[in-house]
Amino acid sequence: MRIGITCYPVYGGSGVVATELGKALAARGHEIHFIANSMPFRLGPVSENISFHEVNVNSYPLFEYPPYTLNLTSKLVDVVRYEKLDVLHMHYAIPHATSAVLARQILAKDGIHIPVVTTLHGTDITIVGQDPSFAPVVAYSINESDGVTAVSQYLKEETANTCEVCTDIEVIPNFIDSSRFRRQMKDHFKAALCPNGEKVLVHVSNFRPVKRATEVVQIFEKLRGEGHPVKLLLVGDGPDRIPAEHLARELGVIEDIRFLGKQEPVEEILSIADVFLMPSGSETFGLAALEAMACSVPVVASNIGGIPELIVEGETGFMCDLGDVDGMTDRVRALLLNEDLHARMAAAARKRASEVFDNDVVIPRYEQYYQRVIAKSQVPA
Ligand code: GMT
Repeated sequence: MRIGITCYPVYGGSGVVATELGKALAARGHEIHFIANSMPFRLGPVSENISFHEVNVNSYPLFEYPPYTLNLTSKLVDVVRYEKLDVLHMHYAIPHATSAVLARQILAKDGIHIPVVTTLHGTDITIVGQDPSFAPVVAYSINESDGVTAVSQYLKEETANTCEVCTDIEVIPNFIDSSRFRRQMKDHFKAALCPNGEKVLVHVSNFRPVKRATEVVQIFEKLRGEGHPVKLLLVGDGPDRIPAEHLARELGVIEDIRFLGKQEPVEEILSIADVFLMPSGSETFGLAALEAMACSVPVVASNIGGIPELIVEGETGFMCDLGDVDGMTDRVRALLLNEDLHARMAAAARKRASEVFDNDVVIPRYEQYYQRVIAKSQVPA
């Protein structure tokens, strides 16, 4: 198939999923065209079956706010027309699905039919989709898509409950390349960061308030206060990084925390982790937790959103009520002190990630879904 993929290229889990999906589909022989305002950050060197089409944003003096949605629409029209695409796959409802629906209408005038698949990721529904200044456009763009997928059952239900959506939504979970995301020998790295053999807690996020990064620091401070030899690695950057740093200073634990900023490849850092922390206030799937699990790292997370579809409580990790810092500290302590428990959970986390969420299991579901949508939306001759 010839597939066009649009995503936010530099920020957030939806861009990561779209990029990894395109790479995996290309490896399976499909022709992939990324259409975005810059090169997706996880794309790497463009390979045989992958092309990148940059959306140029005009800065005409009248445009106080350059109309990116329309620039994207025009680019989609061109790429569908000249690259003879079979399907457009938009990640994140707005403006991507909106542009694709408009592009489809423009192309139909010339007798070109292009089905549009939209994947809902999270904040497009849980935040943006509920903002009255976007809600009608979000609902319209979803309803007008030829196919819609959501990354968890939770998100599917949330979409039905909170948006004026009247279309079927297919749940296709996020996925992982478990041959890349696996525990690697990183003894030198571990020795450099933990010269006295300390255990390692890791948190990876974009440090938006929803990630509750300051709770990670609180959990860490409680464990340090009890005298446990631990270090904390904070990976990523965003608005709550400075508050997290301030808190760490105030609590006197900054010396044992490394703020690593945005890092790739994250699997190398996860390879020295003992526990992954995700105390998020909202998480439709929790891709960062899946990456940790694939690297044999048990996850301690809040029991919200799509997390219970990923973590098997007490088997591959632990879940606590939102904001239950004491509860999460208890679970981390148990994992640090009980080697058998840790080994069992680490192995179970890896097993679940590689058996249930591996590329080889999930990517064919997208292929089958595209085929169904293309067949369903075929115009009779
Ligand atoms: O939170 C992010 O990193 C960005 C956000 C988004 O909407 O782009 O991510 C969402 O999509 C990811 C990929 O499907 C999911 O793994 C995240 O759980 C989800 N984030 C939230 O729901 C807050």
